[in-house]
Amino acid sequence: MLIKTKSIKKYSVLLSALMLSACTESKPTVPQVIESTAQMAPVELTIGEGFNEPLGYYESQPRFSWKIAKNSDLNTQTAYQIQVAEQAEFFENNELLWDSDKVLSDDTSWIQYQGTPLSSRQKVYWRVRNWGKNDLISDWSEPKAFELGLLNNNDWQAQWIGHPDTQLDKTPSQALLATPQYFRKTFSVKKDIIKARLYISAKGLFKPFINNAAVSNEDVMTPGWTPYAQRIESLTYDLTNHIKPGENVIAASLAGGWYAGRAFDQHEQDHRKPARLLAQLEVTYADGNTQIIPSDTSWSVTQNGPIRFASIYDGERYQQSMEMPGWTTTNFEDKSWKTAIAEPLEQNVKIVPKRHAPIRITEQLPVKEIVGVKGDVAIFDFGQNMVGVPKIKIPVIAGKKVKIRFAEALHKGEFYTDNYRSAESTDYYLPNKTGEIEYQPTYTYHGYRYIEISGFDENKQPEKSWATAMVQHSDMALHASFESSHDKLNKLSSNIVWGMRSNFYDIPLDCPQRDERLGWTGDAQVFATPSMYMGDVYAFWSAWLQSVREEQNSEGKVPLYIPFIDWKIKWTSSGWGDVATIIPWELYTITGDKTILADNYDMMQGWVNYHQKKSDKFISNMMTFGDWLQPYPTNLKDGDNGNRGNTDFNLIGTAYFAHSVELTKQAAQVLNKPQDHKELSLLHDKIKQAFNQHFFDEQLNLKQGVETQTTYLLGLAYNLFPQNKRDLAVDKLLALIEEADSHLRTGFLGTPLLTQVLQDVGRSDVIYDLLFKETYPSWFYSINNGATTTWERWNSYSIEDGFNPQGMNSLNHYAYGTISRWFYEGILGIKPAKPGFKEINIEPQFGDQLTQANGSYTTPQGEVSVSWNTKGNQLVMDVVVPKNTVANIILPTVDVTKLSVNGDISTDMNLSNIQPGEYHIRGNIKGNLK
Ligand code: RAM
Repeated sequence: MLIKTKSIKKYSVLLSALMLSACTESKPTVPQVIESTAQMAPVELTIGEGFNEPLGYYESQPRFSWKIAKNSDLNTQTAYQIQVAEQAEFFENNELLWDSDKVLSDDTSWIQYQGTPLSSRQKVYWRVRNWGKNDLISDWSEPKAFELGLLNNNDWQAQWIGHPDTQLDKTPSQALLATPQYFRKTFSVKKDIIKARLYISAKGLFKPFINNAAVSNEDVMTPGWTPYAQRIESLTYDLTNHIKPGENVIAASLAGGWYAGRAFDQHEQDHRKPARLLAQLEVTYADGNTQIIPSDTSWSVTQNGPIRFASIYDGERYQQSMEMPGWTTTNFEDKSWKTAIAEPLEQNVKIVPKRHAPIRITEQLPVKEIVGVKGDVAIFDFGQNMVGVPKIKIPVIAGKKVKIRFAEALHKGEFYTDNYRSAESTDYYLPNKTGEIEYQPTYTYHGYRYIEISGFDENKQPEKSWATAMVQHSDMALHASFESSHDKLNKLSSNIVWGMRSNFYDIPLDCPQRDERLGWTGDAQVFATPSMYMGDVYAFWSAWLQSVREEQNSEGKVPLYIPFIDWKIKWTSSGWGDVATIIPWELYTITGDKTILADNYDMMQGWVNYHQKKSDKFISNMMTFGDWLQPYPTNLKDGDNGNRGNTDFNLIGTAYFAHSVELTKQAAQVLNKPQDHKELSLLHDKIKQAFNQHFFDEQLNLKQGVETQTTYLLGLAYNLFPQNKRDLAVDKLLALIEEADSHLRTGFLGTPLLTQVLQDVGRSDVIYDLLFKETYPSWFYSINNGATTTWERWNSYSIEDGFNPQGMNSLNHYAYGTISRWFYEGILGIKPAKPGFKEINIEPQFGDQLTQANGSYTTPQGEVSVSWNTKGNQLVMDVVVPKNTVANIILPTVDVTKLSVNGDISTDMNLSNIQPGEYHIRGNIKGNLK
């Protein structure tokens, strides 16, 4: 059914007698009649988790989302219609693949395509229009296109190719396995082409070239890291403009990367598998025919290229004499190259399109300072701890090896690498010509702020231009916008964003520098929501959750880090494996996308079952890392390094058991599974009861063990204490904080709960006290000691004493960066009152330590922004409520009798359920903010 509309329509609309109206300083209490043009078409059309016209898309039944334009007359949508067609022109003739027809709904996001599932390579266009008040209809949006990648293994004619010497039955040496391979294949084009696509993947890491040019100058470390035994991602590139009539050459280099290299301290198993390349170039001619150039035995391969060794932890070794000038051009002599061997695709390893943006070079940082030069050794400071590789341009002498080392901090002025543990993290360049070289490693990455270059031509004076830091991370739009009147708080906010950028390296890493760099689940569990406030990372997290699902075993166990590499720790931990329930639920809360719950529901249930298996009479005995790295651990027994803190392990396990059950129960409700909901409710009640009986006496004292801040935080955050004992629990918590001289005593698990609990119980003043502490343990302590990212321990480093002698001192761990969530949900007060921010609570927490704060968050409906200033106890606050939402502004610390909104003063000002628009709020703060 098609509804005909004129593109411009005049109409009149009655403004409701709502107390608060958007934007204007007018008096909206008097109903007015205004003239308006027709609604504007929807804007910002995206598919899936926010992709704009993607190429090589992964879903055959995509989800559609759009926004109401900021300056549209439409405030709230009442209905929508989506159409999908093979060509943009087909819309006019109503030749459609799918037409949703008019659907009465205020949803503007995550609407699933209901037509015949789309197939590999298919390109389609879609458009949307919507209706608002008085059934006014908008124009159709501009059509947007997207194109699918290769969805199935049988789309590939290509085979895995490799160097014959690396075949496992030839028991290749470690050296051979660690040496990158280079491939090339020439082909000729005789007809006009209209389209060319390269589909490419690797067991390892690839870098493709076409006719003497890199296919991408930004993408690095592709295809990324998934559970390779089950799923490997492919990328799609548009080569239409790169292929010329006559001879062409497609080429690629290949290294082992995460697929083949070491994990943890597995030296002996280093580079245990041969890397393989999979590539399929498809050229479509103007006559409609397609030529496929698949990777197979017609490709040539060599291991005699310039990169002699490549390892994620250890670095790269480059030999100039082995360069192969012109190897990606047609007129290169490759007679000495070998014929590639080809292996078929395994049926049980799915090759599927990459479902989130690859790692890219997103920024280049210049050297800030040359810290010291001694002979042919120079130390360069980029002023920022970060991740990637350097590009160096230095004078060298033939035969004299150049070495590049990396460090996160200097130890009393000396270059310090101990905290990298066994990761060599060193790149080498062996020149065979005297002169200037330019080099940027391809198949490794480093976490660093400083580099030390040695072996350059010491007759030359080092210059800042010798090095540039190429910052790499999973590509994401960053929208962290929090700012305040306090410099250190702003610095902390910047450090947290850098911590996120550093560790979002295709998967969420614990740290990016030492011999670890793994997808630790506990760290991810606490940081997912904070990261959503700072970047467009929904796709990043939902992609990783697929890996978590794949790594969950049949008992429901979720390994400690994902993707999993078998190492000596085989157990899992409470608070870590709970990633399986926590992230799906929290992503749903923020996005409102039920797909994330539907996709992960079985995993959530599986994890609850595993908890059940690991408990006795509802008390957990699951292993745990505890409240990891809690400061000042007490009661240490011999050999205990105290890393797991003092909070009772079974108490932690039982609290997470309850929390996981609660979240799965809520998911059951959203997904309309009443039976599951009922069973999980009963289970939750039982765990709650056991939790109280087993661990606490009547006065909420622990029956045994050490009472910690985290003990009470867990009970309060996860609502485990009886209602009539909550106040008592709060008192216990506050007393423990006071006892610690208003310092936190929390580790990875407890820290994020501090803000949630204290704000809930109306004690944001205590959060402000903790947040503004300058002494250990606190966030500002790291800033006072020069931090430019967040650290693993509260005291990993100090300017005076250097690195913490306990070891394990990453200076780039995002776990304590969870405080950033409170910048948005607390200081600015922006919180989803309904999933996906359809209803928004704006409840800013004013504090004596701050006079001003501002920031915004882009909800699925649009941007909500808050800015406040409380100088002299006068409140000046501006709020923008996005289209298609309602907001509740909650200001308990403001004297309502002195409040004005958009110029109106009223004694019965109602700030709930307010409509989209701009609000200028003025008022008096009641008394002291404390
Ligand atoms: C460390 C990791 C990680 C933490 C685990 C328990 O080695 O760095 O941050 O979650 O151990």
